[in-house]
Amino acid sequence: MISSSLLALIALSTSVQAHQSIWHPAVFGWNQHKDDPGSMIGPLYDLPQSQWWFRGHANEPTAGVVDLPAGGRITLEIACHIAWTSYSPDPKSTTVPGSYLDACPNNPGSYHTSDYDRIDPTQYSGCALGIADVDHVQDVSPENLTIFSTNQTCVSTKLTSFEVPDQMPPCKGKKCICAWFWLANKGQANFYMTGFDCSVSGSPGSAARRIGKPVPPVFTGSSTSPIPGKPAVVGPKQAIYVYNQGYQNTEWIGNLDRAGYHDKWSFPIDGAQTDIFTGELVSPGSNSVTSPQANIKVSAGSKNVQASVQQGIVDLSRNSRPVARNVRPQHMRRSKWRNAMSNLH
Ligand SMILES: [Cu+2]
Repeated sequence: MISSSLLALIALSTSVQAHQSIWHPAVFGWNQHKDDPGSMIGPLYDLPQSQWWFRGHANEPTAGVVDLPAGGRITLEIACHIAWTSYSPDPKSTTVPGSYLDACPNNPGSYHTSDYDRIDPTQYSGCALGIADVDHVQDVSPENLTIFSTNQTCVSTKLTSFEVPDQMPPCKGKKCICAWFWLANKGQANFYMTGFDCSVSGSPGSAARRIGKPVPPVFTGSSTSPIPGKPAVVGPKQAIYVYNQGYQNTEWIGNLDRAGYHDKWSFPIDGAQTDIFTGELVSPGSNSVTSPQANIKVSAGSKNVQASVQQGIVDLSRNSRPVARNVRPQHMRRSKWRNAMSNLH
C-alpha cells in the first residue's frame, strides 16, 4: 500500500502525464499494442498487481524473441507512442534517431526529468533490463527476475543501448523471459515494466556462470556521500517495485530521492551488471540455445549505435528506418491508427 503522504506528494506532480515503453514484437501482448498503443504506455501508478505486472499482458502472446549477445550489447527502441518507432504504420511519422526528443516529439514531460515541460539532463533515473531463466511467463516472479543491465541516462533517446554481461549463461530452456524497467523521476510517480521474450547467444562455454538469487535494491545514498549503516548491495538484485499495489520491495525516501537504476539505489554499475553471477560454471552443452530472431544489434564495445549494423537485420542508415524484417508486425487499420494518433498522451 502507498502511504497517504506519498499520495499527496504525487498528486502535486501530476501535471506531467505521459509515458514511455520499449517497443518490439517480442513484448507480451504485441498484437494488442499495435492496434491499441495506449495499452502499452498506460499509466502504471497505484494499480493492482494484475495490471502492472507485465503491464497486465502476461497472458498474451509475443511475436518475436530479443537476442542478448553475451559480452555484446543490444539497442532497443523507447518511445511514448509506436508512431515514433520503426514499427510505425506510417513511416513518415517516425522520428529521426538521435534528433531532439526523438522518443516523444513535443513532449519533454514524458521523459520524467522535470516537473516542468522540459528536459533536465541531471535528472534521468535510468532504466534496466531483467532476466528470469524460465521458459514460461507464469514461472516468473520478482524473486527470480534479475537486473542484468542498466542504462543510467535512460530515457534520453529513442535508441537506447544495453550491455550484456560476458558471463551470461544460455537459457536452460528454449528461451528466457525478460523485462524492461523504468521509473519516473519527476512528474507523476510512474512505474514501468514491459515484459518480452529473450534468449542469450554467444555464451562462452568456459566462461558462462549461473546467476545468483537476486535481492531487493535499497537506498544507500551516492558512493561519494553514502548513508551511514547503508552499505551498497553487491551482487544480483531484483528490479525496483514501487508506486503500485501488491508486491513492493522498496521504501519511499522522498520526492528528491525517488528510486532509480543508479548509484544511490544499489546500482553503481552503469551497463552490464557483472556482479550477478555465483561463480558456478554452466557446464557446456547442458543448455540448448535457439537461434535468435531479429533485433537491432550493435557490436560489443561500440558506444555508437550507428557504428556497426548487422547486415541484413537492421539498417540504420539515414534515409531508411530500422526494420526487424523477419518479425515485422502487420499494420493496423487506418481508421484505428488515426484514432490512436489523436490520443497520443
Ligand atoms: Cu509517464
